[in-house]
Amino acid sequence: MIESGQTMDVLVTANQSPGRYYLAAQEFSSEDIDFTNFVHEVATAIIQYKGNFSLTSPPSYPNDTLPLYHDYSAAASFKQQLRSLASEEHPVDVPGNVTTRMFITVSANHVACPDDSCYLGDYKVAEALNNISWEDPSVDVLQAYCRNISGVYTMDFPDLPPVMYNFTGDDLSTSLAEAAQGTSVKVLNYNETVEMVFQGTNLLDQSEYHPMHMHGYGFYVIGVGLGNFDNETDPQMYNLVDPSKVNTFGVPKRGWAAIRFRANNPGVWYWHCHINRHMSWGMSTAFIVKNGDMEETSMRPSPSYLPPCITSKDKPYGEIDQTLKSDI
Ligand SMILES: [Cu+2]
Repeated sequence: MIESGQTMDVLVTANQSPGRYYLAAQEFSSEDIDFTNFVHEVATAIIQYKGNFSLTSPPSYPNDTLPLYHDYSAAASFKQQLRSLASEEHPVDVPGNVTTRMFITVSANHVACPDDSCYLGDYKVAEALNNISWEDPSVDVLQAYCRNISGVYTMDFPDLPPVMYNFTGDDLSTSLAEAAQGTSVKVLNYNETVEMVFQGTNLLDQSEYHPMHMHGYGFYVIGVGLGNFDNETDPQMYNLVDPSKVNTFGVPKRGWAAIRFRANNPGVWYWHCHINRHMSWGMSTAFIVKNGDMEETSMRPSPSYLPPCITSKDKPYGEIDQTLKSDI
């Protein structure tokens, strides 16, 4: 089970009887409606052992041993089994004492349509984290942070959604899906130990996998489950011994995923759903990780030749704001 933007190192132990074996892959869709209408073919290759062996029978074709392409609970249970080596050469260092806990809904939402020009009338479809749909700022957050430019972002990204409800239930009220729009970031002190629980929702009957990707950090995936996260019982099942360390991980459809990392890389780090349509609809935010006490634990100054990065809805990407250019 590998998702948009994800990379995975896999160790295969060739411990079967020498012969030929199928390697099979198929597409996966967690959406209830088959929007893409793609061909659900199985892609195959053959792994052949070295050495002398005689084939008594052809390898069995894997078509009927794979889960259905939309079997999202099979995908979730596969993900629950992922383990790292946790050996001397590949050690695991899961943060123990958590100093910052965040519980974040990942959901389809509505935001206001400013001029009623949207096909849904006075609102439009969006995606959000804790019901905040990210708005691209006119100046990038890194530059605004480093150069103290005010009015670009707010430091109030919440640790909890605005209301608690039966996140994965059916027939959820549309009013729960109303999202605010903003450039809201979370500020972390250097070396904080962060636990984030991502909760998938069924808002607007739009539940699907969301591969959450973080820049600047790898994180440990310590728990995955279906349904609503239970903060009493689910943490007891956390894997703190040999969890996989990744920079992208899919929050299961109608389920949750828990991660931990240590904020020891100061800077401004974007994180977002790696389904790019969701990212562009607002399923994004950023961490600002403050400097530590020493030079080695602080951001380096940007080099003098670094051009400013301007992203503005009013201007094409790459066009430089002349006032900022002369300032630099
Ligand atoms: Cu998504």
